[in-house]
Amino acid sequence: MQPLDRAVLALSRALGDSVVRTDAAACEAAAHDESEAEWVMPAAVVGARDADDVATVLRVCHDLGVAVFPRGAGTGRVGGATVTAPGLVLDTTAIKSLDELDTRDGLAVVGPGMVTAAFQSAVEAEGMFYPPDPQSAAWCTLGGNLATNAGGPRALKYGVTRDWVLGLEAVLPGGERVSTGRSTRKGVTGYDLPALLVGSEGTLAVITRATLRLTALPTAVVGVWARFGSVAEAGAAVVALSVGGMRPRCVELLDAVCCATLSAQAAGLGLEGAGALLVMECDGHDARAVEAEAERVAEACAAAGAEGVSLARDPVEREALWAARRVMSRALRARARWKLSEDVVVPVTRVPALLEAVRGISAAEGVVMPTYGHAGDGNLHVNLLWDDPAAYPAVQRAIAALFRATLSLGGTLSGEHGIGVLKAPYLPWEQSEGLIALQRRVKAAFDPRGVLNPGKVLGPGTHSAC
Ligand code: LAC
Ligand code: ZN
Repeated sequence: MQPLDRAVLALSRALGDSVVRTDAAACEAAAHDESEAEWVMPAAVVGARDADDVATVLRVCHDLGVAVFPRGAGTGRVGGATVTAPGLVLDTTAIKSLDELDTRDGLAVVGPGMVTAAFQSAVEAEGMFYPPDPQSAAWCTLGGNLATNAGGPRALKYGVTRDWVLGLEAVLPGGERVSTGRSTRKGVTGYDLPALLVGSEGTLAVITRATLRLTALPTAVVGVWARFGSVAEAGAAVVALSVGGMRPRCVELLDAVCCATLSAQAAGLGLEGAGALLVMECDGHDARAVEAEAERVAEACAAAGAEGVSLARDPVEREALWAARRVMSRALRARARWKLSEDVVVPVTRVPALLEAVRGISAAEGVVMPTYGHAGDGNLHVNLLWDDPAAYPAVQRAIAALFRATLSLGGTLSGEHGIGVLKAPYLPWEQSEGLIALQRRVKAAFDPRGVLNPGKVLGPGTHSAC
C-alpha cells in the first residue's frame, strides 16, 4: 500500500469516517482557493475537531512522508491553500470556539476556524474592537487571516493581523504541540515565534488557538468620500493626505472601472460616473475631534482637486458603501472569464508612479487592469481580466511588468494575500538567493520532511516524497 493510502487508513481508524472524508464532493471543495491556481484532488479531507486531531494528522503525515495541506475557508487569492500534489487536506474550520473574551485586559482566545466577521461581532457586542478587516471577513476564518497576515482598509491606522496577535498555540509536523507568545501586552522573552508563524502561509505549523489583542471600540466614525476626474488625480491626493500628516483609519482608492462596479452594487449613493474615488474614514472616541479630522481630510481632498467631497455620517449609508466594496473582488471576477488579482505595495509617495505604470502596461499589453485598494498604505489590487485564452501570454507579460515596476519603485510583491503558489516563481525577483536559502533552513527546522503545505511560498523542492 502507498504511504498516502496508509495515511488515510490510519487516520480513518484513529478519527472515524465522519472526520476523514474521501468522497469526491468533499475532496473537490477542499482542493482549491479563490485563485486560478491549478489543483489536484486530495485523497481525503480531515475535518479536525480540536488540536488533538491536528496533532494526529501531522504525526501520521510526517511519519509516512505524506503531504498535508491545511486550510480555513479557502478565500485565498494566490493558491496558498490549494492542493498542488497528492496528499491530504487538513480543514481547521470546525475549531472555532471563542474560549475567552476579556474586556478588562483586552484580549480574546479563539480557535482558527472562527469566521472573522463573527469574531468581530462578538467582540463589538462587548464594546471592544478587533480592527483587522479583510474584505472577505464574512467568509474567511481567523486561521486564514493568521496564515497570510491579512490586512484590510483599516490597516492604515491599526496595522495588520500580526499587530493584534499576542500568542499562538500550534502543532508542528510530527505532532508536537507548542505554545508561543504570551497573554501580556508586552513581552520579549525568546524569539518572536508568533510573528514568524503569522504570515507563514501554513508552511511551518498549524495554528490551533490564538490569543488576540483587542482595543476599545471607537464610538465616533465619519466617512469622507471624494470623487476625482481621474485616477491620477486621486493618486496625487493620496500622497497629499499622507505628506500632510492626515491619518484617517483608511484611504481606499477606486479607479473608474472599479467605481462603476461599486456603484452597480450600491446604487443610490450617487457614485455613478466617477473617474476615481477615494473612500476615507476617521474614527475615535471624541465625536468633535473626529468631525474636525474628517473636515480636514475633506479639505485636503478638495485642495488636491476633488470634483466633489461628501461626509458620510450615517452608519447605514457607510455600510451600504462598504457592503459594495467588500464584494469588489468577486464583482470584478464576474466581469470576465478569468481574473488574477495582485496586491503589490509601494511607498505611498510612489502610488502615482505605480498607477501610471499600470496604465502603461495595460495599454501596451491590451489587458484590462482595473485597480483599487488600500492606497493609503501604498497597497493596490491590480486586477487582470481576460476572456480569451490566447490573451494569457500578454497577461503573464503584464504581471511581470507590474512586478518589475513595483520593485523598481522600492515596493514589495505582496501586501496582504501572500505568495502561495502563484507568486512563488517571482520570489527571487525580490529576495536574494541567500535569504531564500535561510528561509528554507527555517522551514526545515519546523518541517524536516517537507510535508506541510509543500511547494508554497518558497517554491518547489521542499517536499520530495510525492
Ligand atoms: C480586497 C481584497 C481582495 O481588498 O484584499 O478587496
Ligand atoms: Zn485588500
